Amino acid sequence: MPPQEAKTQLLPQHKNLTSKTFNPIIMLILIHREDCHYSAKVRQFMSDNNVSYISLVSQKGSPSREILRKLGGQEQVPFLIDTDTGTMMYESADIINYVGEHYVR
Ligand SMILES: N[C@@H](CCC(=O)N[C@@H](CS)C(=O)NCC(=O)O)C(=O)O
Repeated sequence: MPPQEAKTQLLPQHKNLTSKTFNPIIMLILIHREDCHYSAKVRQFMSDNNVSYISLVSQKGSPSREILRKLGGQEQVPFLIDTDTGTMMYESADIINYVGEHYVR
């Protein structure tokens, strides 16, 4: 089924739900590393608050790391991309504050 059809069938069923309670499209991308304590803090926050996200692991030489360098200018993780607003940020505390403010009820 083409994406547009899927969207028009899905949305009317959920018209009473706000973007904070339901979102048919995952809008958050987290670039992180398994061995990084700061990344773990963000992942734990997402999990505790049932926030969905696309996970890109930034291994040395990986496409994710290349994306990270191109978008943010550094290889530091964690790095959040909100594809809905174009917001991008480093810093675990800032990411947690941002997600808490925009995606947690
Ligand atoms: N203050 C930052 C620290 C993040 C940080 O130090 N990340 C490390 C990995 S745990 C990193 O990406 N270092 C740079 C690198 O590995 O290229 C935060 O809270 O997110």
